[in-house]
Amino acid sequence: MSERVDDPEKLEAFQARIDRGDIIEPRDWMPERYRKQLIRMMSQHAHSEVVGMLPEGNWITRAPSLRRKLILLAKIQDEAGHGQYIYSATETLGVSRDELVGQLLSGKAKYSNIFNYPTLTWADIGVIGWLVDGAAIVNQTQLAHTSYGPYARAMIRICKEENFHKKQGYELCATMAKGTPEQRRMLQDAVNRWWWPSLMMFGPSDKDSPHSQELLRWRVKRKSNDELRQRFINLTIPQARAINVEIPDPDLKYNEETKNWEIGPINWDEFFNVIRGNGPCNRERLAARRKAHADGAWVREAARAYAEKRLKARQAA
Ligand code: FAQ
Repeated sequence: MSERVDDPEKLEAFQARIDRGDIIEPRDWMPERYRKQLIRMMSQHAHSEVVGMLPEGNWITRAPSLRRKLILLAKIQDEAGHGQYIYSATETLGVSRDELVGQLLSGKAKYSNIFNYPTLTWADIGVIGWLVDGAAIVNQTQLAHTSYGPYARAMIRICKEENFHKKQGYELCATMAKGTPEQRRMLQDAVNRWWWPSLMMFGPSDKDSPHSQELLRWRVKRKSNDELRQRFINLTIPQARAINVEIPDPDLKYNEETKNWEIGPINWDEFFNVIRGNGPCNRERLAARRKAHADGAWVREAARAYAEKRLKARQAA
């Protein structure tokens, strides 16, 4: 493996393929570091989709109407599907799903900071759709053009579904914004809690992002963390204004020259604390995933037994 990494001619040819916009497929030669970076990033993404079901799952039994419950169920099932697509795409890099899931359950692998915050009221469900899925779309739209084929293809379908997620969330927020004073208060409180963690989803600022340069050079990422964060902010402020929701940032201002909304400082200490495992819900989320994995042992065992039985029958025929 290390021989492949160090072969300068192969590396140069690989970079040339990347630079002319080729899509890299699983059987193509790739630097070991490219493979490792993709496994890291894609598996974190897959884990995020799966852990991301937990904060919303908390509200299925308390949805205020059948319509809202059906929408929420469909959305959460979509997230499970996204996890499956991305795990499958990651497996094409020569790593087993067991290994990836093991890394999540042992606490070795990261998943998105955002899913370590609690969902305290029904308004949180709308705000997650609007802001969290909204941020995910901005990030994932560029990833649909990433250089690794299986990841790019998974992203195309995922982005379509995320659009539905965002729309249902914004529609829920708009409905609450037109509701009673108590509903408006709940909505504003939810935005106050989710706004800053949503901005942190794009990762540390460019100067503090150790992986960005390499990932941009290989066209794994197409835009930097700060560029994407700015795009999300510019898209979201007018949406907040349209439903009379305040953005909890006293420093927020529009720059006529750059046409950007400028924000106050992000609390990066909070971000690093959360991704190190010390956020409000990290322990709860991992405990829930470990329990789900243990509870599902019989399903995996049955599936394995069934596959073995079919294989034997085929061999005997
Ligand atoms: N959370 O050098 P960078 C969703 C870590 S899906 C936790 O900038 P990179 C759908 C990073 O891993 C949301 N950790 O790293 C949904 C690295 O640590 P490491 C997930 C983070 O890779 C909606 C260190 O900080 N989406 O929401 C985060 O260049 C609703 C240095 O960072 C994806 O995963 C973070 N936010 O850029 C589901 C998209 N940011 O690994 C349910 C794919 C950074 O060295 C309900 N991933 N870190 O130990 C990406 O685009 C990139 O990996 C970034 C980070 C942008 C997340």
